[in-house]
Amino acid sequence: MTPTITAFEASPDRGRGLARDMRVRWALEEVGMAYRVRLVSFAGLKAAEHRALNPFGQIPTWEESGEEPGEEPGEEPGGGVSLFETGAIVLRIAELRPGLLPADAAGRARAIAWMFAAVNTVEPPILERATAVLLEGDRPWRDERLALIDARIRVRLDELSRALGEAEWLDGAFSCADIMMVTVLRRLEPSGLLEEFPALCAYIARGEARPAYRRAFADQRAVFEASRAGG
Ligand code: GTB
Repeated sequence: MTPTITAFEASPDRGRGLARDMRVRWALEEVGMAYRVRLVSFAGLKAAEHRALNPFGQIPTWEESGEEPGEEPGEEPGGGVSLFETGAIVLRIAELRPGLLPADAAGRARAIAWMFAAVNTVEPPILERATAVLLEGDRPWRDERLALIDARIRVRLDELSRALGEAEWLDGAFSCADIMMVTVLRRLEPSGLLEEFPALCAYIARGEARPAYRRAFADQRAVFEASRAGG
């Protein structure tokens, strides 16, 4: 089974690996799973065909195409699944192939809890900040709002940094939880806030140094370069 994911045809992240297909690409590279990418325009995101895959009209999505020619039927468990939401997609990859979830049930449960923590506890104030900077930058209350959001982000980063402590990864070996958390934190790189938390900077750097991360980043960047070359 070779899944197809969707990504921006012309990513507003300008090849910095910040659009969320990066999480999915990274997970696929970690487990060595080949995949196809279908690029979608901004108009295409809101078309009925794409909304059938993601009701919110967003990337990335995930489609399992069934068996490849020459592949034994049922080689992968399940098959034919379509998904949206990066957490669900990354978890699906981790369940299809070994390497991203601990073998023991308790370890798996903890890794999944950390995935939820990444998107449900750490990411929300980071997204609020992106909204304040990108969409509300001209409002008179911008600076006041940004200061409040930054204070909330600092609390989360401090808590996360303490939880990580001296460890390399969130809970034992590298897992899909680290893919989610590192990509959530990277969105803060231009803010200067991360520098206040050296353990988190080192954690992100460890993630970015992984060969699978680098391949995913290069592939996402290549799409941006091609879109720029194409006008
Ligand atoms: N919760 C969903 C998930 O995790 O899958 C969120 C998906 C999502 O936000 N997708 C964005 C999207 O499709 C792209 S990644 N947006 C188009 C729309 O909503 O119409 C978010 C993103 C966009 C741009 C940058 N950037 O420029 O740096 C970074 C991240």
